[in-house]
Amino acid sequence: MERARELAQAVKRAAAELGFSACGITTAEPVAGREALEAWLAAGLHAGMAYMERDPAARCEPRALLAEARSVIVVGASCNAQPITTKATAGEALFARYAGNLDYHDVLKERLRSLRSVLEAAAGGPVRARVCVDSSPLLERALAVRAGLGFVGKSGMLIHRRFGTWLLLAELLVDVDLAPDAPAAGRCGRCTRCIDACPTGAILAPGVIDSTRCISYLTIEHRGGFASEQAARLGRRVFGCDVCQEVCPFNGRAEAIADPAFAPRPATTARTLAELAEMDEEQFREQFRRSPVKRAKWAGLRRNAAAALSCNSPVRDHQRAVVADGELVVADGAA
Ligand code: B12
Ligand code: SF4
Ligand code: SF4
Repeated sequence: MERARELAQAVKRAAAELGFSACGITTAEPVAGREALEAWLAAGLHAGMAYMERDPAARCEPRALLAEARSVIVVGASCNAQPITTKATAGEALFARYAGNLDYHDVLKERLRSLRSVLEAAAGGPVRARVCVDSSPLLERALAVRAGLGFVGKSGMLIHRRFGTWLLLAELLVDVDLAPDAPAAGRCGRCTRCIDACPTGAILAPGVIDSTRCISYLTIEHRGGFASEQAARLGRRVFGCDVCQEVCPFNGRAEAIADPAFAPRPATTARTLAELAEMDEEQFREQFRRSPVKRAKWAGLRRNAAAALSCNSPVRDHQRAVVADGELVVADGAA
């Protein structure tokens, strides 16, 4: 037990040195959430993400990914490198904050490989491990709750007491016993700001997201064209959506970070919709190298920019998040 505690401490120290904002540990036992996941899939709320249908039971079972797993190290990297402000310039494109610079999948994978080496040195021998970042079939938020990183809010986002909703999650599954953390407590109380502010009404109930309506899904995962009512709700968003995070009061107190991996690059700042809609494939490849925006592909980004350009701002798209009297609120203004 003493050894498990010492190793856990060594892992957490190393995680902080490697640039992770948060690190928690849980066992490799199955996570809760299977019924909720199955109900979500049965209702078709995963839209066109067919990969989500594959073996939902395994998503709750870390040992389906690494049979020998004893512990799961859950890390979070805050992408809160930009101040929360709404770019007011008409015609300017909005990118989700996590997409400001490097692809977090690559960044976090590399840092987790280093963490594994540190653990091997501390444990005095080889460690069987599996690195998971987003695309592995694992319920990352449920694991993060159990590892003490935060609680799941009505927006569906994991909320950390210091970093708010801005943590990007990743895991290192290992065949070593590490002292687990206690699950995190916390709750939204009576707040419903994210539900009220979502431009498409995609938060059907606390924590339940309808991907068919979610702008994040539409601008990143969806292939093909948009129905006019979908295009009409994009506002100026061309890659992802942060509305349900920007209005969250827990983010008003969230610590900003100075991680160069997430400091916005020119390609995602001060870009006009028109510029993006006309960009050629070579420019796209050049400007979004090693960026998560690649996921939308050239055709997807142009489609999003063109749709946003043609969008006639219905009532809710006039809303934007602003800071008033030190508080984040949703106000009317040009979308
Ligand atoms: C599919 C997916 C999407 C889909 C569907 C969204 C959704 N809510 O499921 C789309 C494309 C819409 C999407 C959008 C976004 N996503 Co996404 N997405 C995923 C992915 C790949 C799977 C999520 C999943 O399994 N969904 C199915 C539902 C049913 O599961 P769930 O929401 O995770 O809910 C479970 C837990 O929360 C748990 N739970 C809920 N409450 C409680 C309470 C307790 C006490 C416990 C124990 C458990 C628990 O039970 C639920 C059901 O099993 C994960 C990565 C991963 N492998 O987990 C990233 C992930 C959830 N996405 C992430 C991000 C950043 C986003 C966006 C913010 C991106 C953006 N800026 O545009 C938006 C936010 C939308 C939103 N409000 O959720 C992060 C979230 C980080 C965080 N702090 O929460 C993740 C974890 C990726 C990562 N590695 O960082 N995403
Ligand atoms: S990401 Fe945007 S569209 Fe999706 S649930 Fe949050 S506010 Fe709604
Ligand atoms: S905006 Fe309010 S209801 Fe939504 S997650 Fe944040 S605290 Fe919870």
